[in-house]
Parts: sequence; C-alpha cells; structure tokens
Amino acid sequence: MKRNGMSPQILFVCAFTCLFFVRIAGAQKPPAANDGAKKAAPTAAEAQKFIEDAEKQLFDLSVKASRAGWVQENFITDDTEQIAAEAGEVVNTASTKYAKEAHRFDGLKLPTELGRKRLLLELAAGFPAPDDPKAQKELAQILASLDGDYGKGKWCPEGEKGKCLDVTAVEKLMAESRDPEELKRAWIGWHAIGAPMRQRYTRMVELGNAGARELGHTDVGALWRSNYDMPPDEFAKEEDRLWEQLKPLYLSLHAYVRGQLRKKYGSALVPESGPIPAHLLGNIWSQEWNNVYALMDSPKPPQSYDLTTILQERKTDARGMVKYGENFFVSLGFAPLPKTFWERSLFTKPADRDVVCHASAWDVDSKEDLRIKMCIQTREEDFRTIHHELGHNFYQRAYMTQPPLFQGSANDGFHEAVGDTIALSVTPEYLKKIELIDAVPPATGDIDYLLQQALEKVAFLPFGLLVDKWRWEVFAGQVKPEAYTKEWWELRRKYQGIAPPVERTEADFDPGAKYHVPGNVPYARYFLARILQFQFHRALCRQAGIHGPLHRCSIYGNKAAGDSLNKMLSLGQSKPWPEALEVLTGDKQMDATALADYFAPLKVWLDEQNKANHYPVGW
Ligand code: X8Z
Ligand code: ZN
Repeated sequence: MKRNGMSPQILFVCAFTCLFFVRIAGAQKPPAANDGAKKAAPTAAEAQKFIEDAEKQLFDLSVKASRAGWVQENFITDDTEQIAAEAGEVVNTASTKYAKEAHRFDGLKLPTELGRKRLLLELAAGFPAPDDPKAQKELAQILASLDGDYGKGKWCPEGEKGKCLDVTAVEKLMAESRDPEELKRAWIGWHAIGAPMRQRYTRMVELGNAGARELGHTDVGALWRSNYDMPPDEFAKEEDRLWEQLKPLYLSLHAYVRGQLRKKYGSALVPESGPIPAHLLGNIWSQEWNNVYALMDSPKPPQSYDLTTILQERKTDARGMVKYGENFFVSLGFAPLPKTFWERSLFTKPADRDVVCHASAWDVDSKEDLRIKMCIQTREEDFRTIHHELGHNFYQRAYMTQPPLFQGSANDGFHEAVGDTIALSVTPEYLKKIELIDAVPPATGDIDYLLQQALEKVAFLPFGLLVDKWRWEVFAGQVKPEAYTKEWWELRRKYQGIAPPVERTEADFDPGAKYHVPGNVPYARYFLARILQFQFHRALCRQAGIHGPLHRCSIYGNKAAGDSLNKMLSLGQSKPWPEALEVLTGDKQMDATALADYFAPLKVWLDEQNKANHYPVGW
C-alpha cells in the first residue's frame, strides 16, 4: 500500500518515502464520513463505525496512490507527475478530513485497540493540505514536482558537451575520485539542483502549515514529532539525549578522519582544528564516510578483503546481490519473497528514461505485492543498502495481517532499523560461511573492521539529527526563507563539523540537493534507526546464544533470533513503540549504549591515535 512501510497512516509509513502523500486518483471526493452525526454527542458505536469506514476508505485510496507513485517514480514524465499529483491530492485530502473529524471522538473512552486507531487516524495526514480545493491541488502539484525534479536532477559539467551525471554517477565520482578540484566541481554541480526548488519549497511549507494548524498542531514539524507516542517536545529532547551519549565517539572519529585527510590533501585544504570541507568525505552529502576508508592508515589485518572487488570479480549482478539479501532473511525462517517481487522490482537504472534512483521498498497492495526500486551498482555499499530495503519488505509482510491502520512500524525508526540490523550480521564470519571470502581476518583486524563500520554508522549520526532540526525550524517559522541555506550550513557546522567547499548564498538551496527534502520524507527516523539497530542486534545476538563481541556476531541461520524478530515485526504499529521494543529487547527505552559498546574498542584506539598524532578534537 505504500512505500517503505508506510502504514495506513498513510504517508508516514513509509520508511522512506513516505510521505507519499496520500494520493488518490482523479477528482473523486472522499466520502462525507459521519456528516449527519455532527451535532449529537458521539457514542462509542459511532466512533467505531467512523474509524472503520475511514480505515477502509484510506486503505483503498492509498493502494491507488501507491500505484500512481510507483509509475511516476519509474517513468518520470509530465503526465505521470500529473497522475501522481492527482492521486496524492485525493489521499491527502481524505486523510486530512478524517483526521479532523476523528477529533470529534476525542473525549470518548474507547477500547484500547479502537483508541489507538483513533490516534493513528488523527495523525494519518503526514503533510495535510488546508481545507480549500485550490490549495489542495496546488500542494499536490508542488509535492509531485519536487519529487520529480529531484529524480531528474543532473550535473552537466561545463565544457563537456552532452555529458551529464545523474545522482548515481555523482555518488560514484564522489566515492572514487581523489582529485579535490574535480570533487569540488561535482559538489557544486550537484548542489545546483536545489536552487530551482526554493520557491516551491517555501510555498509548500506555507500550505502544509496551514493544513497542520487546521488539525490543531502548531506546524508541520510538531505534527511529525507527534508520531512517537510522547508529546512532540519530549521527542525532540529524547533525540538530544541520545545524541549527547554518542557525541564523544563522534568527536573522536571526526578528529581522526580530519587528521588523516589533512595528511592526504594537505594543510591548505584541510584545517588543523576547523570543520572538514564537505567535498572530501567520499559522499555528496558528507553523511557517511565509508568511501574514504582507504585513506585511513588503520592497521590492515593479513586477511583483509574488499567486498566490492570480490563481487565485481565474480560478476555478481544486481539480482544476484538481492538474492544474497533474501537468503539471509530466509535463513532466519522468513518465507522467500514472492515471484512478483522479482518480476516487478527495479534493480538497475534504465538507460532510456528518468527514474527516482533513491532506493525504496514498496508494499503496493498490502497483500503480496512487495517490490524494491533501486539503481544497484556492484559494490559493498549497495550490498548493505539491499539488506536495508529488504528489511522494509519483510517488515511490511510481517504486519500485513494487521488491520490497515496498524500496518506500519512501531515508530518510523523501527522500519529503518530492521534491514540495517541484518546488515550488522554481515560479518567476515558470515561472508566466509556463504563463501564470499576464503578466510576470516584475525582478531587483530577488529579495529580495522570497526573503523569501517564507524565511518558508516557513527559518521552519520549528526547528519541524521540535523536534517529534521533544520526542517522543524523551517516549519516553525524560526528560520525564514531568506536564511534557509545559511541555517542549513550553521547546523551542518555545529553538529557535523563540516563546511561547504565554496561560499553558499541564498541564491542556493542546498537542502534541496538531498532527496528527503524535496521528497518530503521525515528524517529523524534514520537517526533513531542508527541507535535502534544496535539495540536490536545486541538483543538478537544474546537470544541466539552468541556472547562474544557484538561486531563479531552474526545471527545468520538462527531461527530463534528470527522468531524473536518476527514477533516484534508482526505487531506492526498496533502497540505504542516502547511495548514493541520490549518484546524484542526487554527494554522500553531507546538506548545508545548498544552502539557505544559495539564501538568501545575503537573509541579507545581513536583517542590513542589522536593523542599520538596531536590531532585536536572539535572545531
Ligand atoms: O533513504 C535511505 C534509504 C531508503 S529509506 C536508502 N537512507 C537514508 C539516506 O540515504 O539518506 C538510508 C540511510 C539514510
Ligand atoms: Zn529505508
């Protein structure tokens, strides 16, 4: 019914793209739910009828929207954009209307399950349109066009006639080039795709806020933060609490990486104690730094291996890579993916048309129609991302038997964490078991392995946190359009300790160059997922009876771990997330200690390195 785990909460369910707004086809109007009962004091029986009708209606509409969204993202044209906008408008209008009407039943004491459905229905509109058909149409057009523009985004280098790089090609260049001038050009080139989005983004914020206010929220950011079974302000504090626990680890990693990049690129480019230039971290958004691993002089163990080279040498194609991922889930006791998954998914970038290459997982009809859409390259990063995407699909299937309003993840961080949890079990021991490598590196290689992991997992944390800090400020009106880019870079500097390679102005709109901003996908979920996946991994390893270091643990083939995971997944969002978390881990709180424990030996090593090399910490 939607992508990435979106539940009937329509939009939000998706693990990622969710906000797919509720789109429904054509100009059909949602039914006037319960209009006749407006004046009388509502009864529990009315509430039940209203909620169940709304659930059914939204379910049908979101399947239609999902199909339209799939076609639009797989064949970006003016027509498919229009079709998706219309479908989006119908769902968004319907879910907003139901959300509003559901408040009539607020004071009523309802049975627990029905009460939870009422709450989810009230939050179902992830980006509500105001109650005005003109505004609804305008918002739907903006949403579809921003998403499409990102998908069509290209950098066409000056002087190289006819050559244009799409996001996949830009990412490859950023990962592989070590020429700082070329990296800078590509960085500037890609970020130029944001500027034309600025006006529409500004208008989108106005329209969404008007819709959110009609639903009783102060702004869209407050609505988004209401999805965590706690008051919105508490959620922001909860994120800060988790970040404070992990900041020392990030600072140690940042200091080490800056020192190493300075050695590579020289003191003119990389400051001793200031922020790291954003184009030198191997990623166009500087969000994960695994691509600069080769520049780090951590001790390489005797049997070190490079999964990218291995996969390329074996000529493993995209389908073959996905098969490895499926096989892992099957080893845990999950049923294989349906035949239609292999027929309908998009695994490689088509040569003849624009598609949204940003990876996503879809559950088109909430029955068996699971798919992924991804422009897979044969490399380790994509191997991991495949596990991420399949995590969405297996979650979607696990909760499919729940009523539509409960077909979603416990909170959106859970959806993002499942596949990553499995990818944490892609250890050298596992790779040896499935015969991708011949020998497991000895324990002396652990620091090297942990550093690779940290460049992906730890480096991401502040980025995961700041994207929505920026959006929350924008939605709340604390940051006005004339300071959009300035504030974006202030947060990037403050949390990540990075700086743009060239001066940025308000003629730019750099947030627009990151998929989730024009795609309107909330981002806090990825921050939570980084923390939750280590919590899940720790719990599953223990349940599998594996007690060694967490980074050496793989639950591959362990049915007890699979059962335990499935128990939590199959709850969907029928219970508040602390209860779902408890089912798997025994904890009711998100807890950064699992991540900190995993990396504890690396933290000691980084601090020693920073001291020995006189690398300053902070910026
Ligand atoms: O968007 C994604 C997934 C799809 S839900 C590929 N991720 C975030 C990103 O790419 O920015 C996964 C990690 C963070
Ligand atoms: Zn995801």
